[in-house]
Amino acid sequence: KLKALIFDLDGTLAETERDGHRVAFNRAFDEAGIGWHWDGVLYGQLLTVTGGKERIRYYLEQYQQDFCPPEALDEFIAKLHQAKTQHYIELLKKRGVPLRPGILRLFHTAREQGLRLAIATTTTPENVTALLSTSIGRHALDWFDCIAAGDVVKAKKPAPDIYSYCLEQLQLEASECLAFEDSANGVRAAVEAGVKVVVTVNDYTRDEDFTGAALILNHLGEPDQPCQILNGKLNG
Ligand code: XBP
Ligand code: MG
Repeated sequence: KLKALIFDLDGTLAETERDGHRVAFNRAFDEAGIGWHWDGVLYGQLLTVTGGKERIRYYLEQYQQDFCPPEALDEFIAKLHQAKTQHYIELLKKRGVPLRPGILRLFHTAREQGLRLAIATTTTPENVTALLSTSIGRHALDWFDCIAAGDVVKAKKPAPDIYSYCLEQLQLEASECLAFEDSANGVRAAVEAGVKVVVTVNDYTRDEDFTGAALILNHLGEPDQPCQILNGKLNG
């Protein structure tokens, strides 16, 4: 029997990447005076690496081989990423990012029907709090029995660890949960943890390989914006 819904955050609850995280990374780079800039296309490629610190490290290795950090590399990345998180939270507070179609309705319906809610994301915990409180309100934090985020596990998605951690916290079996994801990395994580997964694609992820997903949709839909089933097109 279905007992809980587990949601990915970035790209699934809201389109936070292009005009949110990406902009925050660039502001942190400007502030550090290192002359890096991630445009929308490059960011799409970098998104295949989950986790902001991991993404910065990957970018350094692939695109900035000659860069000499002013301090130990781990420390440099951690500081840069901390600054990025501050910029991201400021951006959310100033502009906000709306929830994707159907998300709020699904939260309400699930709660009315006694389903538990959880989050399983690779982003930093402060960002989860900031997104939920700016897009819904602080009270929404209490709707989630588990917010599994960021460095709480060693291996980020596509590793299944964040889902396994979330199931442990909820004290539920994988078969009692349904996950919502927007990316191939997210689908792999859920599937490897044994959790059935529904995908809502976005511009960055629509051509990815969602093998193992139970259902692929454009979004969850609203009465004036019906959702479309994309399984056939994407999974052959
Ligand atoms: C998406 C990510 C995150 C964000 C940036 O996670 O990979 O790394 O792009 O956030 P998900 P941080 O879709 O699992 O929510 O910089 O805080 O890592
Ligand atoms: Mg995502």
